[in-house]
Amino acid sequence: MSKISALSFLLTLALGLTTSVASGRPDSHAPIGVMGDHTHLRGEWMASYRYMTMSMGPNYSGSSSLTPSDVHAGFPVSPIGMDMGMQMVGLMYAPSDQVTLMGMLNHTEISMDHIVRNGRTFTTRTSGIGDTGLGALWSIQKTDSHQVHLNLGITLPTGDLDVRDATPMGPNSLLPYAMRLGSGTYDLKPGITWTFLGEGWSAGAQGIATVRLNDNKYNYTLGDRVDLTAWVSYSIHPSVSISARVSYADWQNIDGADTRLNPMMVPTARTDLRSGSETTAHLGLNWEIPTGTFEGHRLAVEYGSVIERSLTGPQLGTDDVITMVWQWAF
Ligand SMILES: [Cu+2]
Repeated sequence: MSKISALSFLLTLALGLTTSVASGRPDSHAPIGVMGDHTHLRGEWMASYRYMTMSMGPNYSGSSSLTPSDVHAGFPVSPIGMDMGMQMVGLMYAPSDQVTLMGMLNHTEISMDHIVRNGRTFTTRTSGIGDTGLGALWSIQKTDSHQVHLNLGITLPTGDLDVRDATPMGPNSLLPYAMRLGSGTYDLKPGITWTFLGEGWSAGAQGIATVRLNDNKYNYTLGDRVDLTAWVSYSIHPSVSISARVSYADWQNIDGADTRLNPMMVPTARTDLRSGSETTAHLGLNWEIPTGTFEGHRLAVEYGSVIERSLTGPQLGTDDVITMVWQWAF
């Protein structure tokens, strides 16, 4: 290759990358199930509303599914399935090009179906404000095509631990760990995110740990957790991108115990039947509204299905997760 053609090749490449990054791109944000994936420029704000549903069931031990009668061999009550719906409002603000601040409030609804040895079924429900998230994204490398930033997050214990509902044990029974709206502890969430913007496609990866900093007021601590994910997105239209993503989560057992619960009754009251790992495959769609009244608005959806799991059981396994988000940058 001659010097001139090498130079013009580099110039075209540089221009191509600059244009692709400078213009609004639907895939400049990760698939919507990834949080803390993008930073903002100095002075920018972004508001978001997120709705996430998760359905769980059946029970597993290791990677094998269990029937309720398998669970009844060890416990009078077996959970059958659980549904969770979470609404979250978030705000992002960048005081500088290097630092983006984030705040998140959520409202969570949980319902769990159970079957007793005698065949009777019952459902417990809880809802309310969950743990509040605060965070900062610290950009440590930024070029036209690559960005690496640190995720520095903390959650505040605003979610209720004293959740109660009617069970065969009584009309106002204390509900076990999985039905509770928060961890009760200050949780540190350190992580790192890498994103790449190519010509017509993008990719990224993120790792986040959840480290519980103290014992909660009922003398237990939820297990620490690691979340890893990687994705690719393709632009199928100037304002629409589709994505494929894989995520892996690994979490530990509960340390200590809420002694008000009876661990003989139901597996969800056992602190040593909590740990596990799951791998989930996700498909997503991002739509960035390019012009007009709703310029700067984005709508995105992602569906994830668990493809591999290993749970200390009996424990309910996650089946699928749906995330829908509206974002407005201003
Ligand atoms: Cu944002």
